[in-house]
Amino acid sequence: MLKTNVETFLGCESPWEEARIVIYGAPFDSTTSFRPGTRFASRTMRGESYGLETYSPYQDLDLEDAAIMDSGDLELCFGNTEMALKDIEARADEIVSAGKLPFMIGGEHLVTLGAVRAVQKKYPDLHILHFDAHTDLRQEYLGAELSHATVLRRIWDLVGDNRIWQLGIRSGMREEFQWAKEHTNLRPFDLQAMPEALAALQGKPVYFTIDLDVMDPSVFPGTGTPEYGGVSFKELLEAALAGCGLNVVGCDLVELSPAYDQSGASTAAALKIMREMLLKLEAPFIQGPINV
Ligand SMILES: [Mn+2]
Repeated sequence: MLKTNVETFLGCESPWEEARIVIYGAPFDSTTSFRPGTRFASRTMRGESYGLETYSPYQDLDLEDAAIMDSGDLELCFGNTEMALKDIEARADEIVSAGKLPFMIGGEHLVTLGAVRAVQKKYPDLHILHFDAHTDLRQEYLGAELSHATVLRRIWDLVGDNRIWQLGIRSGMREEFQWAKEHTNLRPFDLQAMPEALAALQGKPVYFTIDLDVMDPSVFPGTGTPEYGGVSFKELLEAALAGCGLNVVGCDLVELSPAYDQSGASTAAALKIMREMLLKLEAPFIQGPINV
């Protein structure tokens, strides 16, 4: 007997009842200011995930032993940002209300706002760990308060002062950097401030959002707003693993735009970061193979 072909992210095939992490795609890029295309990230990553091994030699853990479900991509309304955010919030809400961890694949960075709205309802003391090349702290962009250039400012509206840690930032307006001095913990240029961020976030409920353009465009050209001077793959991997050792209650990877890297290498980088994050988040619960 044949089975229906239903594609999931590699090795993420747990049923809803058993899953502790639930992946969902938010293919939305309507407010992208420069080059769109992130709407294709989740489907491209899902398809190309089969080029990856389920086993991580870094952590000696295997996705096959983890309780992870892929709930697929949302169908989001293009042209109506608030409707799209409501749909993202509803999916994240369903996952987090069931006591599971929502793991979102963007999309442009604004999708994070929908997820944070849901997660913050359950965790009012929510803190944010944010890796990015860009501040994303504008009050408005071309008159719009909802934009991928304003997303961290909108999240600040929800969580308030000194709950947002921003690392790797190397682009933004002078006003944004000045505003950040009073309202967020912004550590520019690289991820060297991770020990400081980890100490401050210890024990707090954390939403971890990674804009993949925090990596240098020489390693990660597949993004809409490339910004040179970024971190290496290994630097991001190490910091992402450290971040996932916190009390992460929601997370996402955003701003992969596969078409800008025809080699597929940027998608492969995103996938490897994703596998390692999933395994680190699941590590306390995975029972490895019994050696006899
Ligand atoms: Mn960015």
